[in-house]
Amino acid sequence: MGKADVRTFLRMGSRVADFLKDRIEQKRSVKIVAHRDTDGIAATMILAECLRFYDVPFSIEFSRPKKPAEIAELGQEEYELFVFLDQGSAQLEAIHKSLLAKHRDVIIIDHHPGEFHEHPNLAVLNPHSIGMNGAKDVSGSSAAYVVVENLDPRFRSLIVVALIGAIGDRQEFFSGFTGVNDVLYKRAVDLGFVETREGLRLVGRSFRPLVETLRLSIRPFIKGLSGHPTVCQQVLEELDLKPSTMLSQLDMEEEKALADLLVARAGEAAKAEEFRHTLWGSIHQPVAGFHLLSLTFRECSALLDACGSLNKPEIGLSALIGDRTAFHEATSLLTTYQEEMLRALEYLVNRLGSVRERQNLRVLDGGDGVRPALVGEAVSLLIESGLVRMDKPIVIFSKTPTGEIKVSARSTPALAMGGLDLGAAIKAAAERAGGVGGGHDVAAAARIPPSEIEEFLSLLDKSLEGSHEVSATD
Ligand SMILES: [Mn+2]
Repeated sequence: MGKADVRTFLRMGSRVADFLKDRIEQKRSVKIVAHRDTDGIAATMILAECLRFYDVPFSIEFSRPKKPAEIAELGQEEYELFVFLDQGSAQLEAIHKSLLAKHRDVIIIDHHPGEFHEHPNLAVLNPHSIGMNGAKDVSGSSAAYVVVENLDPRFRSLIVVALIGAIGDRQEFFSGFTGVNDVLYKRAVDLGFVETREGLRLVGRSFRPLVETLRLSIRPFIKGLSGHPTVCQQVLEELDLKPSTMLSQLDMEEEKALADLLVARAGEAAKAEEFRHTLWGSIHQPVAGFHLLSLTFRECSALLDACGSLNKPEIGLSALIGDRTAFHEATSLLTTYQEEMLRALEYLVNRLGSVRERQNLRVLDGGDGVRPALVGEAVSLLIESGLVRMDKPIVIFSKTPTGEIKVSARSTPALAMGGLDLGAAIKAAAERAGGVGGGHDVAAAARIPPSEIEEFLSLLDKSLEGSHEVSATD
């Protein structure tokens, strides 16, 4: 994505801001409908802070992307302006029918693909509407920030929250941010809101004893260490560190020594580039304008992710806004989430021996030991932990309680840049096999009737023909 595209996107953001400003001046009542994940929660905080400042009445609802029937229900509510955050683009038809046709105003701030028809009561900010890649260059939260920064300079400190949301959507790469996110990151540095340095990227630097930080490490998941408190304790003894020390109290030399020891413990997995970047790299820390100054962006993002996954997004939002009680609750949800994920990863790692190699993909039968909603994230974590080779895409299937097969598939940014659109390939193969599916170029999912799984895999394998050889070199 070029600089010109970023400028076009920022200009679109200021047009959406004008639309919002008119409604703010008229004190229209607002309903925020946000995606229930890190990015959606971060986007919500940005808009909520803005509306609160102008004394505009609003309410918030977090959800998965709404189905048409649910959007019809929204049409029964009294609000004058509906703002969709990190969702809405794929539901435009229902939004037209149930909201715009009923003389409601609608703003959609999103980065998912969809359709874009104009309407005088509709304002849309979406990178896809100008042909930009929403999967890597801009998140829902960075788009929300692009809107509010036009309204008043006091909202600039929310740029930190924009980047936390982008990190939640895995839009920070080995080499840093790209596109709109990169412009915002540089602005955050210039404005003095963020400081970046190198270090261990583990979660819990300043709010957990080191032995717990290691035990709960799922990103990366270190086989034989993560989930094993005695082993974690031994590692700390080897370095003469007290288990109760916090990671933030180590000096650089100690932190590096710990990293070396973790690399040694990880063995083969540590040879993967993914593992090394996941363990050690840039750490961004807010230094002004935000109350959670001791937390890294990645830690804030992990807290919100846990809250969203455990269906308590409102706890994440309250923690982000500054509620201390909510913050403590969020850290305990994080522990619960990490413990569940540790069990899921342990379970899947034990099945990795049965990965089936196909021409253009790998296939893992994920059994029924992992909650289907966790499988996709678990695969991403296995990749980041260097436990799955990524020269071709991987597909994991698992049984749902209703007997359907859920398919989670992952590719890498390098493969996607080589032209492999996993989402499109999954969608086509799923539909031909009597199921449904879709997603981004690097992450996709489908549901397939159990009898059709072999057919689905053959179709997918065939459609990926030739794609991985091209991209393996870049
Ligand atoms: Mn998002």
